[in-house]
Amino acid sequence: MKQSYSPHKLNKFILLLCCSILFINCKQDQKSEKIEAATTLKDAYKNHFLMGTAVNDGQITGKDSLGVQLIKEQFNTITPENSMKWMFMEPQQGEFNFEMADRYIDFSEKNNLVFIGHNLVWHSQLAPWVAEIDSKEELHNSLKNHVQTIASRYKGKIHGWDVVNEALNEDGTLRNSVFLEKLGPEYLTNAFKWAQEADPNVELYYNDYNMTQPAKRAGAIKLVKNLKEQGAKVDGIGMQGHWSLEGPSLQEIEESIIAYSELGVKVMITELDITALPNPWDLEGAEVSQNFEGSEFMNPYTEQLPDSVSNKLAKRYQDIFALFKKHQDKISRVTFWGVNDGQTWLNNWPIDNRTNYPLLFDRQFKTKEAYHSVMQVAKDSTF
Ligand code: 9MR
Repeated sequence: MKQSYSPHKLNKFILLLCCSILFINCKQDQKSEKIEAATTLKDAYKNHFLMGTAVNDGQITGKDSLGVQLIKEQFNTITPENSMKWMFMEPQQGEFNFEMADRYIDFSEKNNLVFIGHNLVWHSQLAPWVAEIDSKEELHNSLKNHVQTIASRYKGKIHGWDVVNEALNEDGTLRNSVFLEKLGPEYLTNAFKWAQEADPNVELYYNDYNMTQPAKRAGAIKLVKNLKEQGAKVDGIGMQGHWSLEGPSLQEIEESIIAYSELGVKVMITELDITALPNPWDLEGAEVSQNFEGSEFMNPYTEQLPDSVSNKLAKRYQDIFALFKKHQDKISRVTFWGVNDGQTWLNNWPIDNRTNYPLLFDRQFKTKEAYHSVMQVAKDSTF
């Protein structure tokens, strides 16, 4: 039978159509309002990756109340900047000091922050007694005890551990630490296995700097493959982002994210900060033993960062976050190394007492131009 359209039916159809269009528009408005309304880093990036910061004792004890306020508002994951390193956790052989570490964990629980343990095994900030051990067996047992005691104490409270930190040289070979020298490369597999035994569900990471440089990247890939072949569980790779305005290139960063993710592990950008000061030696990374004489020329922005450099920093952050957003399926977390410019380790490395500007919040805890460019990337669908 031929269908006829009565004016009544047509009106009803038009009415329905208008309602649907209104409904869709209204939904879209709500959506964009929601995106617009994201006023913090953690909200802006909540569908992409965790947003974190390193925290220090002043924040955990509440002395730095403005810092605490920013941590709670802006971030959903924290990493202790120093207090869980070997020299603080086990200052004397077999004598552990859990007081501060416990407070860090309490702080994260109270404020619903994902906690990243940093770190179990590192050649630096090591208690002096470790280097004095002569016997291989004693060092093996001490390392095992250190890893297991700490990992089991915080079992279920820590989301992921930087199990091994900075075990590679720049050419990708294994760094000649006290552990490598006396225990051989097995110390690496053992550390991961001991951590897993102590806390089977915690994520386990390898964390290092200059992970974008081809030789070191190849070394890290080889290391993680070896660890896995030897039966260790490795859940993620931490690429420390101690970067500068010039380097590493976006291409190097991107190639590295892809290469690490192809190992079947999560990629994390850890320790992110971008130095804004002159770096005539082209130093990259975070080799803390590097230290140089200061001069006025090397510390040019003692009062404030000039607009031209602030713009460069904001653009660099924008480019880098656009890349992170592009690879959000591979990246599980981005953690800044400190809350504000007044607190960054980069005021003292590689030259003491400089005024650096590597983070998103200034010395008055105010958002910087770089903060707004990072937020813009999250909001803007063209990135
Ligand atoms: O930020 C940390 C700084 O306060 C310490 O003095 C320094 C000592 O080695 O360690 C800094 O953090 C390092 C991190 O633990 C591992 N990667 C390099 C970081 C910057 O040196």
